[in-house]
Amino acid sequence: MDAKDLRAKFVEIYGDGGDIREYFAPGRVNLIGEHTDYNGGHVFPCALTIGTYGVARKREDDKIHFFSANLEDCEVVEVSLSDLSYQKRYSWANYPLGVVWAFDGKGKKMTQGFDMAIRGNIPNGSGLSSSASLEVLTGTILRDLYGFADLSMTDLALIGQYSENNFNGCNCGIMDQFAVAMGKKDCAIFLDTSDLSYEYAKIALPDAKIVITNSKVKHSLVDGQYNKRREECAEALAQLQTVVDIQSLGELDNEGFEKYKDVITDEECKKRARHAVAENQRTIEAVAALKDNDVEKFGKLMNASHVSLRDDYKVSCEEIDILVDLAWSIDGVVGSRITGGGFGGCTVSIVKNDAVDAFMEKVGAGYKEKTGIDAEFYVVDIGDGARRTV
Ligand code: GAF
Repeated sequence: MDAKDLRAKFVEIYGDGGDIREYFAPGRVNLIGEHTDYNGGHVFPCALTIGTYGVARKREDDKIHFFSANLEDCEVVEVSLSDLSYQKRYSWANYPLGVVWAFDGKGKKMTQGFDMAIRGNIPNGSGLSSSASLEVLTGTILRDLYGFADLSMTDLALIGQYSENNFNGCNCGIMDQFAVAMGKKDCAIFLDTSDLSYEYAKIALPDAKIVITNSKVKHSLVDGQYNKRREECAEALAQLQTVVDIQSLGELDNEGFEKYKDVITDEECKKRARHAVAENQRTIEAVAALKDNDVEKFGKLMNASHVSLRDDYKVSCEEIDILVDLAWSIDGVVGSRITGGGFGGCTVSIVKNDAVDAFMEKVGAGYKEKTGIDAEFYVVDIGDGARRTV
């Protein structure tokens, strides 16, 4: 189903006429800088050309209607503007609803409701930010439909994160929503999450491609484990703050961490903090390497990122490690690592152009042999951020 079909579906469900508008918000892949965004560190994600399409129109009454063309036999979820509370039965629609709730709570009041239909082509549970995509899509729709022109794209990212934290209960950082909102074609975003300053870095790899490999596994309890990592980092920070004047782990470099680390009493928390500090340093170094056209160094830092996420942060899993080990064994693979929150999802690899076919063949076959699962591969096209399209 393409954008035209989604509009047709919208008309079939909600009827024709009025001012029907179309939107798109991408997914994202993070090249390096994992689990640093809630530690005041740097990240380096880029927006994809896959994402979530949305069609919407304002209503006369106070009803809001959500429909997803991704779900077979999806029923329209109806909510009233007078009761924007989270309801388990709303299922996926709690994501867009959370954004409406956040707008309302921030004084962006709506007296008329709207109809909305969506369709996404980000594989489910792949860790390529389908929820951030849906949140920022909804923010983009609301800003446009209701004329909240004072909201910037950064505001829409922050509102998306706020709704995910406070309405849907995942204590995520800002990286995903920021990448989805601020993405730029052919560029990754070097974002300092301590103050949201950022610069775009052109990703021009003349002889290599970025390849995402989907493990097609998603282990349960992800949100619980994610929130736990945040708590462990917060605990480590609190202990460090008794000996050094810092506001976040991102303010320490590796040397500083080594100097003060013994104040962290819990060994697991110490490892989590070591990852957060080292990953931030790696990200800064990796972007500098890219600016120097040193893609080999960038790749080595990606590999080191994976080791740290696997051993210190413990957010990898057997299937992802199999994919990364296979990738590392192939000539022409510059670097490979887990990407996103972890516990399944995808890896991201930089692969020399002439090795891409062998990469897919060998990683695919090896993974199938070891797990029985057919991995999926996407050669990345870096796209623009969320926008109205029609
Ligand atoms: C998830 C979160 F949503 C992000 O904020 C980030 O912390 C990421 O995991 C890990 O880098 O995608």
